[in-house]
Amino acid sequence: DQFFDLPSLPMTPEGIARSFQHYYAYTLGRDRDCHSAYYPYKALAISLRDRLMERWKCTRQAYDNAGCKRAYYLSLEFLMGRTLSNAMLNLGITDAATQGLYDLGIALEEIAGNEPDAGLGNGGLGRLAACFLDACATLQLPVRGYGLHYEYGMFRQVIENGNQIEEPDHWVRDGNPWELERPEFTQRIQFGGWTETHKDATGRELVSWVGTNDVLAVPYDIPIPGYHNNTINTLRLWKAAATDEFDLGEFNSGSYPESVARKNEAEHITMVLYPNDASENGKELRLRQQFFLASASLKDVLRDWIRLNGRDFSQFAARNCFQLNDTHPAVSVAELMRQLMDEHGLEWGEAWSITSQTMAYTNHTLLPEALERWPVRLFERLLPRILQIIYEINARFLDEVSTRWPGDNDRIRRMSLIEEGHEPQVRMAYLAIVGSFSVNGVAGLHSQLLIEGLFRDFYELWPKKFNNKTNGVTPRRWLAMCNPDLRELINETIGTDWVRDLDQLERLAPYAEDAAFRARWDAIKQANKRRLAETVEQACRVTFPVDALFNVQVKRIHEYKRQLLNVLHVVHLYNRIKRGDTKDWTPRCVLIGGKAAPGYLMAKQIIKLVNNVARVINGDPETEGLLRVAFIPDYCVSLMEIIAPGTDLSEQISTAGKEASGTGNMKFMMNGAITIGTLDGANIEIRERVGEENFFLFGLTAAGVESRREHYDPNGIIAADSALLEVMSLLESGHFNRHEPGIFDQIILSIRNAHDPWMTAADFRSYIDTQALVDEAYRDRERWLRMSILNTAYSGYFSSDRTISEYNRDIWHLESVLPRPL
Ligand code: DL6
Repeated sequence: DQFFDLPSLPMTPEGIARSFQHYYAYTLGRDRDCHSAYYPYKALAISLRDRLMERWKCTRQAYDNAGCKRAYYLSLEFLMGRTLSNAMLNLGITDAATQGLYDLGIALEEIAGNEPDAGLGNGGLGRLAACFLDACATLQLPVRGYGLHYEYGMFRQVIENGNQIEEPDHWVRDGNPWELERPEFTQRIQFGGWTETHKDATGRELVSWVGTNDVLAVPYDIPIPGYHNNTINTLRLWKAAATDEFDLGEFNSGSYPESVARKNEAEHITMVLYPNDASENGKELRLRQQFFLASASLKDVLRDWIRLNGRDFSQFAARNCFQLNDTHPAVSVAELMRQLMDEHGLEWGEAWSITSQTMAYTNHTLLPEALERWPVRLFERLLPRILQIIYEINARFLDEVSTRWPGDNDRIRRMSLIEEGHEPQVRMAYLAIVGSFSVNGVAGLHSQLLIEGLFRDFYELWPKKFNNKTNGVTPRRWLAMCNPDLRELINETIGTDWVRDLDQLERLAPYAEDAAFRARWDAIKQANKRRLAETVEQACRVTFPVDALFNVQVKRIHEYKRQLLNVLHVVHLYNRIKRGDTKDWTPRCVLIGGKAAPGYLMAKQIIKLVNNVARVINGDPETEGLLRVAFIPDYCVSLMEIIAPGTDLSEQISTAGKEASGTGNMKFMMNGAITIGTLDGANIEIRERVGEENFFLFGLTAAGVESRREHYDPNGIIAADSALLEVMSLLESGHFNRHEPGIFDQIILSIRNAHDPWMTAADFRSYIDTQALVDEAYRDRERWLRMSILNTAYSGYFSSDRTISEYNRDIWHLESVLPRPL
């Protein structure tokens, strides 16, 4: 005990400065000749990590001692972004660290920007996971994240001649000071091989999975600090490593190169994040990743259970819960069954009772192309034992269906976990539903559409399983950290409790009527716009004047998100300028950003179109002072931290019924941007909270979209609307691709296609009319500021603390555990 009895580390400016100097000079070995700003960042990161470390251990001990129920968030993606500023904020040492470094002649802002983003996710789904971890730690809930330690995260997007180029993101190249390798908890994961059946002494049939090619899963732990509460939870990321056998047999038998190649193959599993946000990729490596995560995480939890409780699993379900982040980790259902039966000797019935009471599944999309299916043949080869278990789950499940609906063979075919056909497939969403006690969507409309459509049969069978959990984002990163001036104004106005209890922001609402308060709000927004304008200038070489309306759409590029509709509006504004229709003009700066999946050609063409339109418009002297357009490359978490505070108007313009929730919409709202949006995803709830007069609504409803589909006639719409006709004519004339003939043909055809699933033309008129209302509102400065204040004031509901409290109330049922004070 004496050995572990260390004095607490000082949280003072002097204490932090001393640690910093020590790490800079001794651990990193740098001196005054080193001019790289990376090392000061790293020295500070290690100094903070030390201060997290002691709290981290206390939290672990508190959880063990409490013997409490725990939950595990299983996700192939955690889009963490940077850690440094967030860790300082949550530890409450931003001021001390700033002062400590200042005393050494170093400006904190200058070194914080040297941290690479941990981009281990594609977009909303991965960032949601990161916000959830922050909320769980802040609410002091014993929740651990499990994910993969990709060597390469989300690709870096470079724009060349208007086109997206992908560059690898080797984010851990210089090491990651925030992670702690825990080789002592390494797990062994099986792939391939075959199964053998035998009987034990009692005559019970046992199955062994043998002849496998095993891969090691080595855990790397990342600390997740709660806000001002000494709780530090854990995100455990698994990295693949070859087993020792690679070094022995084959190395010595002369096939050295082949053996090294096989070793590499094992390590490939966690080499790269798949960069597709909304389409399945059907690649074997992806299924390997999924099983690798599931198997390693479940083994880890069972190992921990046995450490604390022995081999009695009777209370396991009462004390553990796994939340599946989409279907990506859904193979966990079958893998938990396998581990409980084949490795821990439970009978099917006991194992099923445990599995189906511990798994909970969150769906994040209605898009059919994102619904994962895996060929049975691939499962057979890669995970033969898992396939057997899935068949057995299916057989028992279909018995239940046919007992409930005797003779309804069509229903049985529809609901089967196996989709029959020329290449039979395992339907992962159905596996997740059958194996879980809870199934939720991520916004009210989305959850409703799930039970009316995609999962209707399952809802009819088990209505109680289905529920909604509207997404949220963490107010620590997405307001307190990214918008420090606004944070200070809010603190001064309503106190500081809002950071942990975001509903308190409502107390700002009366200040919307206070002219002096509005002036301060305005000054902060202008300063944030200046910062954003500098970023745009640097990244795009486009000048955004700060008195213009900053109109932003940043998110993955996808047809359903309709960046194209935004571009049509921009071209419409350009047409108006060209024809001199600029009376009462509101100057606008339109910023678009986001990555396209590398194989998604249409999305890549949309990026090219944005860039070409921007080049023509910005280069036309007549647009000076009226309109600017830019595509910001490499949209990522740290960029959003600059973009959200500097935005006036947030574009949330997906085809109704297609965006499950959206979370960017919430970050913008929190930072006082006003939304122009369709009745889709969480937009609906945003509008309900802030009031219809503080939200710019346009477009068809989800039901309207569906009923309109049958007689959709985009060419008729275009012909009848002179503004749209003019926009289409300019696009079709090749005005934006003078030297690149035909490159936008596909885009133009898609708008004119009667089967355009995204119905861009249908919403154009309503969109541009609403944009005209935006222009008018923006010209009334005081009105706009009122709306802006009210958007922040009513954003409390969209805190991930609220979302996580609901997950906990309805699904996890965990108690908060307080670590002992330091
Ligand atoms: O729930 C987080 C986020 C939602 O806000 C977005 O609306 C939704 O598109 C996104 N879904 C995905 C789906 N990927 N898969 N599968 O990223 O989830």
